[in-house]
Amino acid sequence: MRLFLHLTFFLLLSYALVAQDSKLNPEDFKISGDTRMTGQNCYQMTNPVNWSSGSIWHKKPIDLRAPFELELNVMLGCKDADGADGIVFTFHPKMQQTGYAGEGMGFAGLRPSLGIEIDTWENEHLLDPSYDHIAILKNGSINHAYNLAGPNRLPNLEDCQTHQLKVKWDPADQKMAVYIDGRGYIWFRKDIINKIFQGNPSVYWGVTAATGGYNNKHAICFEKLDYREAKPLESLDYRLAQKLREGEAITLPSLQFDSGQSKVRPSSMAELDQLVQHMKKNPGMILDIFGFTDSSGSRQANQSISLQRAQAVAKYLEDRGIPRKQLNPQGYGEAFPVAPNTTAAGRRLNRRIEFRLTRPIP
Ligand SMILES: [Ca+2]
Ligand SMILES: [Ca+2]
Repeated sequence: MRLFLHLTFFLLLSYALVAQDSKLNPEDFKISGDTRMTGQNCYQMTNPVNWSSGSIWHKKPIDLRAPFELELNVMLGCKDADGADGIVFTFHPKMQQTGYAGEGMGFAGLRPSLGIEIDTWENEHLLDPSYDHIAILKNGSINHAYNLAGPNRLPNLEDCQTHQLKVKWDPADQKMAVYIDGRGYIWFRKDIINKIFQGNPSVYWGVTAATGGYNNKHAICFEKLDYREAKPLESLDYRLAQKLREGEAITLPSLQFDSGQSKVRPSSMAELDQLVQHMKKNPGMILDIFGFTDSSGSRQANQSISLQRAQAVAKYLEDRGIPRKQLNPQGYGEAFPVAPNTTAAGRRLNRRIEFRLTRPIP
């Protein structure tokens, strides 16, 4: 019993340690579009005019491996019959700008993503019901044919009142539940880390909103944010970091591509993220990203795929916050082999991306 009490106390204590302060620092948020701050913890998301849109993102990523509870008050305007469109509580691996306006509610097009929509406008071609509804969306798609859950009926929310929206995540059960004014309206169960975010547990969260051919004033106030921030990523292996400092070329062991493909694989992301951290500590330096292949296949095809891979890596780093002007992707095809192309082991070594940190040419 005593042990149990101690354990409970310890668990409560650790939970408190990760809880966020109820007074939020506006500096921690990134707002874009028409969204603006209106008071302590409060933001007007859209203006009550047609084709207004905006978003707010918290700058610190959330760790989806830990439970969280996020609570905000939502005001969706006063026009019921002709109010539009709605808001989406969104999770996304980039601190993204706003997605498409109108029926897109600032969420459409953000990919990969998870979104909790509160939609007050019926778009028949998206299979919207006529009433205000809630649904769980994924990957920037607002069509209910591709829902994770819903659309479920809500009472009219365009009633000039604020409504409490609470989102709870239980990673042990892989269950997310959403409550409005204390009542559960929707829930779903999914391995969102692997099935949506490709194994990445660290995502940003925010709220998007938009009006379209009709409008309403959408506003939110954050009430309670209890979650664990994703830990700072581990830094690059010290030997690799040392080589970069000395101007030498490095390769990342996990950075490999499927044959003929240029897509960055989820298994490469952790090391690329470490490279991002390294770049952030060296602002102003240029990162050469040189792609090479083995000698199988045509010279021309090799040149082209090596460039595509270098560009895909550059795009990944750019999406993680490294300015494009600091990235120099080039494709060299089968030139400059580091091993004979006569053995499988040699060819594997030749298929590579080399990174080198250089000073900008003045
Ligand atoms: Ca309504
Ligand atoms: Ca709609």
